[in-house]
Amino acid sequence: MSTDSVSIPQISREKNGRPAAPERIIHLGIGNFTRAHQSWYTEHAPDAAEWGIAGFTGKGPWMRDSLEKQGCAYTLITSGAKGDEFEVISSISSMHSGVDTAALRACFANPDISVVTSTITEAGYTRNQNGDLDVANPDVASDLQALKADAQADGLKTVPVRMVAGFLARRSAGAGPITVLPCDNLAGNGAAFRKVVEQAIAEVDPSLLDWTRLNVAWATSMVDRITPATTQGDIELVERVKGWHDAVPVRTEPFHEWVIAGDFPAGRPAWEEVGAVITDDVTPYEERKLWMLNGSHSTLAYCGSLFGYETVADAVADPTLCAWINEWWDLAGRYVSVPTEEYRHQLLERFENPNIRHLLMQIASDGSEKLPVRIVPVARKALKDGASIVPPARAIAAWIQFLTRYSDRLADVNKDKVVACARACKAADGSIDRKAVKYVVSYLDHSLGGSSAFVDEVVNQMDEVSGAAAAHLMS
Ligand code: CS2
Repeated sequence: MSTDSVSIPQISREKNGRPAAPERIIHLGIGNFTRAHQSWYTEHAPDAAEWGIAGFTGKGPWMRDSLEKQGCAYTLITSGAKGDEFEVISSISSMHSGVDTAALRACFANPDISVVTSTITEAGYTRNQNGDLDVANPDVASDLQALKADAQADGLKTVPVRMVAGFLARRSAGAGPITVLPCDNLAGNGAAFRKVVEQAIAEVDPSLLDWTRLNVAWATSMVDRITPATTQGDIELVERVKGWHDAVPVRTEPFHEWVIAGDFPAGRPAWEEVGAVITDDVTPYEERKLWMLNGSHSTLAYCGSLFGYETVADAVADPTLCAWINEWWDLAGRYVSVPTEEYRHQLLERFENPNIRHLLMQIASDGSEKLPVRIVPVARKALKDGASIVPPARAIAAWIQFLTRYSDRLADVNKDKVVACARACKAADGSIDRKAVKYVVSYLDHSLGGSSAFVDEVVNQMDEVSGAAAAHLMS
């Protein structure tokens, strides 16, 4: 907080925003991304006054506490290459802690609620390597047990089981149909979410499946807007320019995209009036975004960190790294069925945006969950049709080295496991242990681990990437 912030009034809904709209959407996982994306679309929709969001945090109560103090209104800073624009977003009507299952039940039981959206990250789906609900995950197991024993259990930790608690409450209340619309960076997020939630239902109360079949519509969406974590500089900028103190402003880029497929039997905001694309099939857009944007993001996050860079803009300005992501785009673009030429020019511009300080460390988190959806599908396609496997092997090689180099700062839901596996890849004398590399690759994807050509290329790229990084650091 800046030194004179005590004399600066706090942003508030009454003074700076608009009245809270009735709650008709539940959002699971309110973080910066949603506040720049879905909340922005809802704010700008022509029927915004009818659609309020009941927000639930991902984990702890921090975001709830911060937002509640300002009536859930906050400042969005849209930063283009030429400067910043400021606006107040008021579309979140209430905030709750993610673990407040009682509040979640009350929302699900409200017949006005028509849509449940989520940004819970890849890890929030609590899937095992087969894409099934990971019942061996201790949090999943204890949640299932708790809800089975007591339909009013509070403090549930995992989203699929929280959803079951919500549906049970909605069924009891006879509150009618509802659409689930995931907004996570996963291919087929609707089907993926449905699978784990239905598996959780089967464990807790299989009779609920009859109700969900009739009352729940599972939609799918592709979401895009680059949104870094808030910095102290953002807070001070808002104080200087707007004259109010906002503890949780969000900085984002001008670009935004939302492609949605699915039924909304109980309605939804007119998001398409403000640019959302409603379509029958999200797949081509999803693949373009996940492979081209997120795949190159992960490549930059691992390679760029090894080169000593901190942000996407700095990393992409490096000629070697820029050439590497162009190679990635050449390859990934072959497998995308919608145009990619203009898209990749745009991507480069977005990455170069000097007013977005997007930390590579932020993107590098949870690589064990991200690489299988961003890098592996392209690697498998390239292997199958004899195309170059260098770009995906490079990303995986850089990840392995990143895991050991940055184990102290790294955030990954599977950290202990993947760091131990990565450490085994390099012997004390610096030589690479091919067997250990094969194990790591198999951890990401069995079929890739079964390809000697691919494993050999990862081994080769471990040398190439560390050599290039060392040369760069010495220059
Ligand atoms: C990033 C994404 O952190 C990451 O993994 O690749 O958050 C990315 O910025 C968004 O998907 C952009 O829409």
